[in-house]
Order: sequence, then C-alpha cells, then structure tokens
Amino acid sequence: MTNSIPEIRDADFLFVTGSNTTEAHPIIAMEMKRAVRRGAKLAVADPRSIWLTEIADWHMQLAPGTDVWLLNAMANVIVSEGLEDRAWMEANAEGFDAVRETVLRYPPEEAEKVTGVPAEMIREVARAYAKTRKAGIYYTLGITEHTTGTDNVYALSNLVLMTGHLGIRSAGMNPLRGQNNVQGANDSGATPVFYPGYQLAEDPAVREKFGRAWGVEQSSTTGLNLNEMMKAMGDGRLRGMYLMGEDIVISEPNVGRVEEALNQIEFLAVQDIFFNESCRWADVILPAACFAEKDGVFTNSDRRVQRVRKGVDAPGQARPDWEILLDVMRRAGLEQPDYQDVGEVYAEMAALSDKFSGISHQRIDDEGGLQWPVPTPDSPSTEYLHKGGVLRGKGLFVAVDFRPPFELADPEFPLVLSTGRTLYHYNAATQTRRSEGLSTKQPESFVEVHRRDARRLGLEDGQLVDVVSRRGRVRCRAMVSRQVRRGAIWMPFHFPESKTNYLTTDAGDAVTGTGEYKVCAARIEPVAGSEAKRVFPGAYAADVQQNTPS
Ligand SMILES: Nc1nc2c(c(=O)[nH]1)N[C@H]1C(S)=C(S)[C@@H](COP(=O)(O)OP(=O)(O)OC[C@H]3O[C@@H](n4cnc5c(=O)[nH]c(N)nc54)[C@H](O)[C@@H]3O)O[C@H]1N2
Ligand SMILES: Nc1nc2c(c(=O)[nH]1)N[C@H]1C(S)=C(S)[C@@H](COP(=O)(O)OP(=O)(O)OC[C@H]3O[C@@H](n4cnc5c(=O)[nH]c(N)nc54)[C@H](O)[C@@H]3O)O[C@H]1N2
Ligand SMILES: [Mo]
Repeated sequence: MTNSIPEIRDADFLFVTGSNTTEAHPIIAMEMKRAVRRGAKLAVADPRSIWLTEIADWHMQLAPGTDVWLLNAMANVIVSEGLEDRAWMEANAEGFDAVRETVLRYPPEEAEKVTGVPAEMIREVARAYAKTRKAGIYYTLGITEHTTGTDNVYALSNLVLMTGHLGIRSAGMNPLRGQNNVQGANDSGATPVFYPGYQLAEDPAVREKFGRAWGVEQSSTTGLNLNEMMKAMGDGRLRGMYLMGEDIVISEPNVGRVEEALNQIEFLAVQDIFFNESCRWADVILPAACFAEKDGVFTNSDRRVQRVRKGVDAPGQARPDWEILLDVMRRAGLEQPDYQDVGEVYAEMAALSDKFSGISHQRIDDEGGLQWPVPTPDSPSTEYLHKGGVLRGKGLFVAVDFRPPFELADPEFPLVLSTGRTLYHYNAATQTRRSEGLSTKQPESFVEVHRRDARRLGLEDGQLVDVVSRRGRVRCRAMVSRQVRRGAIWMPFHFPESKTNYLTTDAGDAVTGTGEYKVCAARIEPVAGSEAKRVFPGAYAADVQQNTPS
C-alpha cells in the first residue's frame, strides 16, 4: 500500500475494486465504514453484490474480467472532460500521451456494452474520483487473479497518476495484502526475482553483495515463480519440492494437474504446523511452531513491521521455522551464518537493505511498529509513500488495451465461474476447519447461482449439484442467491472434500504467473434425487455486518 490503514477513515472518496473487504479484511472494512459514516463517497466495482455494496454510493457490477474496459473508460471521462491534473503530471509523471491516446478509444457507451456498467455511472464515478483530493484506490484479487492482472493494475495506476492522487494522506494506490505476513515474506526476498528489500536478482552487483555477505557464490539464473514451478514439476524439469506454509493441493489452480505432478516427483518435504492435505504426498514432514509459539516480526499491508512474541510452548517436536531452516542449512554443509535468535536474522536483513536499515527488534520494542522505508536509526516511520516526489523520479504511465479472459463461456460451458473466500474460513482452511465454531457456521462448500439461472436449470436452493469445467468435476450444494450476476456462478475454495481448484484454470498472468482464479467457463448439473438442504441460515449477512462495528 502507498498509504496507511489508519488514513482510510479521513478519506473523502474510496474506490474499492475486486475486494470483498468486509469478509476478507474486516479491520480495513471497518475504517472504510467509518469514512462513509463521516460522509466519504464509496464506489465499489465488483461482479458480485458484497456487503460493502449495501453502503456504497455506486455499485459498478461489471462482468468478470472486464476491468481494463471499465478503468480505461473512467480515464476516458477524465481526459475528455479535462479533469486531469496537468501541473502535477508535468512535474511527477511520464508517458501520459500514449495513455491519453489509448483511453480515447474506450468511450463510456462502448464500455457499458462490454462491462454492463451504465455509461452514466462510469461518468459519475470518474468525475467524483478526479475531483476529490483525498481519493484512495483499494484493490485485491478481483484485480490481480486474472491473466490480465498486471494490465488491470497498470490501468488503476494510470488513474492515480493522471489525477495526482499520490504522495498525500488518505489517497494513493492500495493493494490489500492477503496473509498476515505475505508482505514480510516478499520484503525478505521470498520471490525468484528479488533479494531482500526488492533488490533485483538479475543485477550482478546485487548478487555480488549478497554472495559476499553470505560467503556463498550466488546463482546467476533467476528461479521460477509458483505457476512455473507447478508446470515444471509436471514435465520433469523440477524433481523435488520443499513446501513451507503452503497447501498446494488445495490452493493451486487446475489442481488435478498438480496432483499428477506430485505423483511423479522424486522428493517432497512439507514444513507445516498441521498435517495438511499436501502432506499425503510428503516424504518428509517437518513440524513447525505456529505464530503464538515463536518470536519474530510480521509486516502487514501498510508496510508496518511489528513484533510477534512467543506466548505458549510449541507441542511435540514442533520448532520455529527459522530454526528448522538453519538445521537444514547445517546438514547441507553451511557453517555460517550462525544466528542465535531471530533478532539477528532481522539485523542481517536490515544491514543489507536500505529500506529496512533503520529497523531493529530493539527499536520496535521501544517505539512500536515501524513502517518502511526506514533508512537510518533516526528516520521515522513512513506513513505514506511518494511524499514530496514520486520515488521512481517520474511516475510511469503504461497504456494497456483490453484482452478477454483466457476462457470464455460457450454452449458447452455456458456459465462463468469465479472463486474466492468467505468470512468463516481461511484459505486452505487447514487452520479454520479445526475450529468447531467456524465449522458449525459454515460446514460445507456451495456454489452461488442467480435465481433465474437456477429456475432455468430446475434447481432448488440447497440441492446437490456437480459443477463441471474442462478440467474437472466437483460436487457441492447450490445456493440460490442474488449476489451473483446472471450467467455467473461463485464458489469458495476452502473445502478439501469438494475441491474448487479442480475446476479453475492455471493460465497465468504473463508477468506475475498468478492464475486466473476469477474466471473460467463451467456448467452446472443437478444431482438427481438429492435432497435439498440449505447451506446458510439467514444469519450470514448479519454476521458479516456485525463483523464491521463502526
Ligand atoms: N475470512 C477470510 N479472510 C481472508 C482470507 C480467507 O481465506 N478468509 N484470505 C486472505 C488472503 S490470502 C487474501 S489474498 C485476501 C483476498 O481478499 P479478496 O480479494 O477481497 O477476496 P476474494 O474473495 O478472492 O475476492 C475478491 C473480490 O473480487 C471480486 N471479483 C471477482 N472477479 C472480479 C473481476 O473480474 N473484477 C473485479 N473488479 N472484481 C472481481 C469478487 O466478487 C470478490 O468480491 O483475503 C485475506 N483474508
Ligand atoms: N480457487 C481459488 N484458489 C485460490 C485463491 C482464490 O481466490 N481462489 N486464492 C489464492 C491465494 S490469494 C492464496 S494466498 C492461496 C493460499 O493458499 P495456501 O498458502 O496454500 O493456504 P493457507 O491456508 O494460507 O496456508 C497454507 C499452510 O500454512 C500453514 N501454516 C500456518 N502457519 C504456519 C507457520 O507459522 N509455519 C509453517 N511452516 N506453516 C504454517 C497452514 O497450516 C497451512 O497448511 O490460495 C490461492 N488459491
Ligand atoms: Mo492471498
């Protein structure tokens, strides 16, 4: 996030797109609700009706995967009506002309035909966004989990740059992070392209620097991303795998193919706090301590590094992840480094990366959480980025054209399936399904179907159905709902006995590799003779609301 979570309450305009904030980021949704109560305008772009759409001034209910059309049309309105901030762009951005030329080919009336969002609504939202100073964009997987994910993000950032809503409080470009420490994992270099602190692995000077610090020559080839690894495992290029905090046979797209590949590889190690589904394929299982059983730091969505402290002892042979990794390094023949505690691990990372060099466990203990960049021990937290000038020098406009999703509905698979999460369960649900309360609230999987589609299919609410795609078939209960658009269906991916990811496509974004979890073609086949049982008593909506107290 360029900006901070506490700034949201002071925003005057919120553009929330592809984010079911209330269910997936309840604390952030609470700040949004607070802003709306104060009088901020809220525009939500989402193919589904979500709880936030109930308090939104505009619900842009676009067809899945048509975001570039919608966003370019908003830019079209801004440019056509002269609402762009010329002076700011002059000083702070480059590449506007190409974007201007491109978006002029995306008029709102045409956008309405493709996206289904009324042209007038596109105009209103674009004007309100451009004319409001404290206007922030908040997005999550509805934007990124597409083959056009990177394009979608560029289209959003073009809006930020042409209005100059950057480098000030309560504005900016804010991707809401998913897992509690996924930001920290990226920061520390858990990606094939970066060393810690986003230093490029392809830069020889960077490799040389880390090679010297670690006393080990660094490989000159960058690694594979997750999507590429799954495919490399399938065709024999990758023969062994070490999973740590990842339950790939639940969470990877087109998971039938991943299971086949796991049958073929020579070695699998799984390091996890539970016996997760992927452990069935494991040769070695390394039991790890959970968050409450170890020390360290978590870095949250707004770049805030915070301490986590051990509260209870780990059970059995479980140990903190870093200790296990250190032992594996020893067995691999490395004597150095020889960390005594996690504080030393952090100190090493800080010494090698400018963004964190002013952060230490000691300083966090003394001052509380710190938001990077914090270049020196005297520099304060950075509440929002790009203050007094864009970090890159000039913000880069990137013109993008619309490309359709990888798979479109056709006569054989006439419905568009999208997938995601719910309030009650957490991702692979390895953790949440062990909780009796949560399992009672939401015991099993379901597929949301629009009323009219249900009627056409002869479906009763709560009836068992098979959801079928080109890749697989999954059984669950139909939930007849007004949440989805006609022609669209939606499933959570939390349930191992009804694996949604047998259906999804592993076509990935060209830059990030992220799979297109949000769009694939599917059909529904009612299971004859099955008795209907409603999955959700009406309490669900009430729970979601309760979860965002003001
Ligand atoms: N309770 C709970 N909270 C969680 C998680 C959990 O499993 N359970 N998981 C965490 C993780 S890892 C993550 S990454 C986050 C994810 O948080 P979110 O991204 O908010 O969660 P999703 O349910 O994947 O859905 C995103 C939204 O995108 C919409 N969408 C789908 N397709 C499109 C599209 O083409 N365009 C647009 N504009 N929108 C679209 C969906 O309708 C949905 O409302 O949640 C985190 N928080
Ligand atoms: N269809 C569909 N599929 C999706 C998505 C979607 O929207 N739709 N979303 C995708 C997204 S955004 C994400 S992030 C992934 C998430 O997918 P995963 O990362 O596979 O799922 P999680 O449940 O977050 O966690 C995986 C494992 O981490 C373990 N774990 C928890 N704490 C620790 C720890 O301290 N140490 C260790 N070693 N292990 C620990 C848990 O027990 C669990 O087995 O799913 C993706 N899959
Ligand atoms: Mo995620």
